[in-house]
Amino acid sequence: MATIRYNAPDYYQVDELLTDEHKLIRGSVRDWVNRAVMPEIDDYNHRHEFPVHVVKELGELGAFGPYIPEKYGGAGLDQISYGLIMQELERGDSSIRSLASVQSSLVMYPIYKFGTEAQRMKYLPKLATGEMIGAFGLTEPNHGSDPGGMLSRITDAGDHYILNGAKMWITNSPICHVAVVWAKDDAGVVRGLLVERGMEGFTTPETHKKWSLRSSSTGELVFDNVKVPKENLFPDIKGLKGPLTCLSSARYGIAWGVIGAAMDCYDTALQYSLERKQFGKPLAGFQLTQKKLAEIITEITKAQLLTWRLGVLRNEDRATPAQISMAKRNNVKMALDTARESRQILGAMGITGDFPMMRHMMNLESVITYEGTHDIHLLITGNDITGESAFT
Ligand code: TGC
Ligand code: FAD
Repeated sequence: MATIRYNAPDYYQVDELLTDEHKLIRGSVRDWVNRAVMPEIDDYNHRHEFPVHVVKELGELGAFGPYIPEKYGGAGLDQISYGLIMQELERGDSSIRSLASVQSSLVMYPIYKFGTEAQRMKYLPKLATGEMIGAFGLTEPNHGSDPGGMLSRITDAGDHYILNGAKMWITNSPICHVAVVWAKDDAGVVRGLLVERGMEGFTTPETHKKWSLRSSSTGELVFDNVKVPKENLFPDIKGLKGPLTCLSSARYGIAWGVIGAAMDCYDTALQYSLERKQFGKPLAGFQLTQKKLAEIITEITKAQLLTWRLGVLRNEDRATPAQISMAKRNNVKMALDTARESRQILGAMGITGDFPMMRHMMNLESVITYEGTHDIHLLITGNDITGESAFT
């Protein structure tokens, strides 16, 4: 196996803002990514295949629900630890971070926050170890950016609900054991419920031919008169606030995660530019290469500071959804631009799977779309600063 020579960029000594525990956690995830992800992730992408074995290993690493209390199988860590874990995983591949994001923020978090004690005890410990995989169903074929228009319905049928509808573009759907599903009740109010694989009428067809997140398993959730026991409903959370609260947690993780992809691209391009010679000197010696690298490291540094501050606010439970939107939007665009610019520094070599840029670039096209598109997050900021909604 080739030696991995990763020098994580830290131009403003942001590491000094981290505790020893933060650095220890980051180091163990980084080692795992070097060992378990880096050597084979390009092949999995080429094969359009989900690396099943990472699930248990991520569970052992504590990457599922790291901020969920230990009582429920989580690690009880703070939000900055969560961010650093996402950053290391996405340096490996956005698919691996996606798996962990969905499991942590979109499945374990709502069960912890909105679930009954019985639901928590039943699902959280198994989700934490990876014995169970979860999915989150909000998006529908005709309602993506506007989830409030969803058509999925639960009908009260005495001791159970009948669920009908379909969710599309769902990470982990083909491999999930349980799905957190959002649907409207008889009164037209959005409710959340837990749907288990094996329930009659519940199917999870896979989505094929993706050019992005090819190592992530994506599919639909189809509900055809599915009988869901009443105890599977989240009892108290009503309205879009439920799913959007989960999205705030996942978007926060993405804001950190994508910096990892950008750091990987930057470090690769810097090393390459120092070694590759043209016109008798290293590419790094040309002003136009330096412009690219200098701009990239500036943007990475700004993103690192933005997320660190957001992490502090989140630890104090003070981060607003709009602040999280700003960081998600800024950092994903930064990472996508970084992948494109750093790919250019490698010339033709940059388009091969021997280097990570094209893979990150293709992955980031999904990341800039899911969890709220780039433009939706801009409108959230616009709404926040003006008080005027431009959505409708
Ligand atoms: P709006 O009226 O603004 O809000 C409804 C209620 O929700 C509250 N709220 C939030 N709460 C917590 N966190 C947030 N981020 C929140 N945003 C809004 C809000 O205060 C209100 O509460 P209340 O008590 O007054 O009822 O709702 P709207 O219908 O106008 O929609 C606003 C909009 C467009 C911003 C929202 O719908 C949106 O964010 N759309 C984008 C959809 C989206 O992000 N979908 C993601 C699907 S999941 C996914 O992509 C997973 S990918 C995972 C992976 O693989 O990593
Ligand atoms: P649309 O909402 O149709 O938007 C299309 C375009 O129109 C976008 O550019 C958008 O910005 C723009 N637009 C829409 N409304 C406005 C407006 N008011 N003003 C200006 N422009 C607007 N969803 C889940 O629920 N769970 C998952 O696990 C999940 N995983 C995903 C995994 C992948 C790989 C992908 C690609 C998507 C996933 N999604 C998931 C779905 C994702 O959240 C949606 O794709 C996203 O919210 C956008 O919805 P849409 O694709 O329907 O686009």
